[in-house]
Amino acid sequence: MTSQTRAMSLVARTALILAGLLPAIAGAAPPPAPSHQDPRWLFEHGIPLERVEDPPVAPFVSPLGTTGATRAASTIPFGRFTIIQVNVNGVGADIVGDAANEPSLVVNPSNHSRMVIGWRQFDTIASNFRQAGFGYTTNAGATWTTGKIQPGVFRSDPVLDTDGSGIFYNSLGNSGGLHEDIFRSNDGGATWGPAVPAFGGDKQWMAVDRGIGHLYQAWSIAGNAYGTLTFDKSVDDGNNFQSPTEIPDQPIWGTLDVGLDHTLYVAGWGTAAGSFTGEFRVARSTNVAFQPSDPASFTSTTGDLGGFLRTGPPNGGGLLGQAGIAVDRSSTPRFGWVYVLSSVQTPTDPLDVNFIRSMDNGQTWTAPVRVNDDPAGDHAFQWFGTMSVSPSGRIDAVWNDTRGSADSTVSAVYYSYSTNGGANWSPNEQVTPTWNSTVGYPNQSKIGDYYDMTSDDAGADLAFAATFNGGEDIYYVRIPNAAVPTGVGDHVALRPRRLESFPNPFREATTIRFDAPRESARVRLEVFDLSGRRVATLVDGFRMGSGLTATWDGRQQDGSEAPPSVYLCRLQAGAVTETRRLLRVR
Ligand SMILES: [Ca+2]
Ligand SMILES: [Ca+2]
Ligand SMILES: [Ca+2]
Repeated sequence: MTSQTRAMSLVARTALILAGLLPAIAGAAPPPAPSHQDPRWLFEHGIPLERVEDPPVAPFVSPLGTTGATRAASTIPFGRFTIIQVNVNGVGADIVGDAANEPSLVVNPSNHSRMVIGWRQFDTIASNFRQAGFGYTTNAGATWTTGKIQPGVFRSDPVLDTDGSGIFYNSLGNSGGLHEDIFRSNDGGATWGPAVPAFGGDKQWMAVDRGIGHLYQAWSIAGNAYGTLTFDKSVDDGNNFQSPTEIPDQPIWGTLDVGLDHTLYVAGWGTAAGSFTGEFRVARSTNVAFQPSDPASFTSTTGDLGGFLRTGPPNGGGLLGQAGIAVDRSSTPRFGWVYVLSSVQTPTDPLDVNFIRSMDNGQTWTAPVRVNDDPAGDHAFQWFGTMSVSPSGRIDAVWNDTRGSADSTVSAVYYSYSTNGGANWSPNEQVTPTWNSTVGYPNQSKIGDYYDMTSDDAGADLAFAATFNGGEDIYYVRIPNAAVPTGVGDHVALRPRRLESFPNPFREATTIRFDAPRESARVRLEVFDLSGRRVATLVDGFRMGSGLTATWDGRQQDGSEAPPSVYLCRLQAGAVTETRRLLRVR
């Protein structure tokens, strides 16, 4: 794919050069013009996908859509699913003539009734001026209350996540060039704090290490204000962001995830000097959590997804998918496996949802597995492939699917899942009615670039965009999953005890939270240095039940202060052993 990719880049550049020569060769037939809204063309000419083009729409509609024509919002029963419109006005009605896309969703990890979805809000399709739309629910998605963060301010590409206590909303803004701000909500998305400058750039994504309050962001080099520096982090819960640093091979148009061992993974399509290299890359940092003051150092590997990214129809001038990455946090033998899923153009098909995994912390990757199960020769587009992994390790996947559409203009959302680490996938299931992906565009011809989904052990929550009413709107659907994880009996009996510490890194003392077996069992909680020498014994006795705590005051067995360093906290509870790294800083 490398030579093909470079060749296409050359064609695009030649077209640009020819276009510039046109006045000098009057009378000559104009060369075919590239789509100046095609994301790949834009990238290869150093232009961000998202940029300010139209002036603000006046008057601003605030709160979301209290003026203008409305109609009843959509609640669409479809088989075992109920699809609920999110981007409604103050009385729960659909706004006619607006557009909303690129949804990102966050679920309160301790209260499934509370969710927040953010999106790009276009108050009129006559303009591509867009704002930070959001909606929150307190009843598990049955109804949504909506608003805008900073009404009247250009915002794009929202990504939402949580550290468990508050919710973060990052979004592109513009002040003399694209940059990004992050907003925090401490009340479930009802109100948002001030904008915190977070560097960033086009097509940024975010991951939160919930154990230690770190936020990580990566973005595209196209139009980047920081050259080849496309990564930054906050080590204080999003209050401040450190200066951007570089990721090797500059992967773009992918997501990030962080494992329970605090290893960070950044996925994307490799680039060099502003062009695609043709390779899919995963960059991995094992020190990002443990050396919080230093720039993150990455190692980068390549995986074969069986194809390459694609842009354009049936999504106008948009991406047809970004590369999603997720780490398995389950208490199964698959703990720590790394999964990647993306819609890719293959040598024989315009677009399939392909999956690969790594069982060695991102060093090597398996051969691709095709998730969609339509006949191999029907050339249907499976676009916007999106993945999330449940705490029990079930992998959920959704995508838009044009199977059954004669001209690929009609899509439906499809679902599949895997309970064995992505080796096999369930028969595909249609989740929504069909909708036309070529209508409802704002003055920017696409229905965004991505969807977002979160999984729990009983199902998945999906935020997506569709045109059931003829306009681009945001929808929520719950996808219940009754699958029994393979080996569930063993899974419960052998479940490693949860082991977390706060704060970590720490200066004076750190509190370790752990679970003991349901029946009383011998539990030992000890701290070792990196040479394997036991530094402290925090618990040694019989314990039972979950949510137990112990504090390490940073002292060694002889009473002296343990020097700043990395330590290993090891829990032995019954037959199970689990280890976490602790970092003591000055
Ligand atoms: Ca609407
Ligand atoms: Ca976008
Ligand atoms: Ca296909």
